[in-house]
Amino acid sequence: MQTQFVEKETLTQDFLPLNGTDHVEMYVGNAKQSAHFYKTAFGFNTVAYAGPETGLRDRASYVLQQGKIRLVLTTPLKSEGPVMEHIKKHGDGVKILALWVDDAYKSYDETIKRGARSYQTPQTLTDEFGEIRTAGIYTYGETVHLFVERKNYKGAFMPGYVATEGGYQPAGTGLLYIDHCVGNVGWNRMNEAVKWYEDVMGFRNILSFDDKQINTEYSALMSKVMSNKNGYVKFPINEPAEGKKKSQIEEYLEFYEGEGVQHIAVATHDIISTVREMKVRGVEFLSPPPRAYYETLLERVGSIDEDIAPLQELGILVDHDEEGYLLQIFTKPVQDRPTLFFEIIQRKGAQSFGAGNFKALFESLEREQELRGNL
Ligand code: TYF
Ligand code: FE
Repeated sequence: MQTQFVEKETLTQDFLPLNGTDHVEMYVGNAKQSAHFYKTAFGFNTVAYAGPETGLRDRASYVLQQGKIRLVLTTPLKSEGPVMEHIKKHGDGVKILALWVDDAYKSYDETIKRGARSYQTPQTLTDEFGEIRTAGIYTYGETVHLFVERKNYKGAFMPGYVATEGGYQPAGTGLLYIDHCVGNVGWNRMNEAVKWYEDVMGFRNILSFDDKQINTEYSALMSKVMSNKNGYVKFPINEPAEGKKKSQIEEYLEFYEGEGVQHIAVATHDIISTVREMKVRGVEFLSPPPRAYYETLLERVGSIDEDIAPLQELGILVDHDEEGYLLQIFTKPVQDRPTLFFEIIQRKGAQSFGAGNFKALFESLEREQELRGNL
């Protein structure tokens, strides 16, 4: 399968320097129970909380952490309000992809100047642990990028949240950091979204896959990977394409009732032990590819450090590029709507996204789609 790399441009001044992903905030129907799921099954711990006990009247938020990954789960306490409206339309899903910056006010000004739509004007939050500045803009659908400036803040998360001590804190599963977050956009919307990331955020399109490359017997999609200047933040964008049957992206758009985050890829240094542990704890993964996939694996990717047997047993996929190889696997959707799912990824040099696995992966996705009656 062909992969198109875009030549690296000479370094120019970055008007939106990013240090990485600060956190991902999901709006969910029951944050208390979702928190239990992400702790028990994924191995997150609770680090902070905000809700009625801390003076909030309309919502409760749990801040979970594992490695550098922060996941905020927010639920509404009343029938009215933006959080409930979001859940009513989309079900559980990602509302905020927060980016860690050194200057939230400047990030806001620079992106607004370039055409971003405002979600939240810059504000400074203070408590006894220091100061945090935030500002937010809309990206695709109702999804938001929140700029978070946390220079020397010493608190658990942000002013307004209290640190959580003790209680149920299960062992981790080896998840380290967010590798990339993927968005699904509507028909013919990909190039608009790509241009938005280029113009408004100063991102570059580093990889592109068209529907000739990404298709199975049944369905197709197109994908372009956007990266910020230093490569710490990567946002692939998918768009459905016309095939014999319904694209997995179409199924998402139908059930999410709009554009939104499709998957969050989290990195591990030991995918075999991470996936084994997550399975024991009840995380459901897509079914493994046919046996032939593993029989021809070494011919396809060259020699790898791992034994084939555990990869096959767990259904872990392997792909390579000119820089090395990567191992990856995908969970089933993590809520009843077939929308958000997670990817577990271990990079061994490769900086690509597993194009060589697209066929096997999409056939596995389609088996699930068919069971739901949506293919
Ligand atoms: O992020 C990626 O590009 C890979 C592959 O619907 C992928 O994880 C692409 C599209 C998709 C599922 C996975
Ligand atoms: Fe991915």
